[in-house]
Amino acid sequence: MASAAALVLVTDGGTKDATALSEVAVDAKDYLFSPSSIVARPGQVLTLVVHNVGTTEHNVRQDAQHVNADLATGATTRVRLTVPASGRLVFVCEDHAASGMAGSIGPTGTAAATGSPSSGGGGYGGYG
Ligand SMILES: [Cu+2]
Repeated sequence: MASAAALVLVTDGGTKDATALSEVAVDAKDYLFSPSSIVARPGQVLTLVVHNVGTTEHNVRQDAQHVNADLATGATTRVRLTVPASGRLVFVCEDHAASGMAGSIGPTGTAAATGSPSSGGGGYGGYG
């Protein structure tokens, strides 16, 4: 079964504003991506530098953009993704997507059910 799930559960690993960046560091943990919500502009090209800080193998997969990289414990991989013209781009760890190990990239206000909106908050707050 190689077809992508229609519904992707995302475990909240925090938010990172990458609108002014070309690279963003992402930790692959047991079992979530941190940050799991990356803010970026439509059409923006972003390199995710994904470091496996967990105790098991992880993976970064985005079928539409032909990304599928395995990550041994302690390993780092770089994957280049282009933010779509509309909506958010969802990526997963193919090993643990069913556990919510996924993330999304895109503008704010179009979140694909990623955690709770920061109503009453004062900006992004800086995770970590
Ligand atoms: Cu994983």
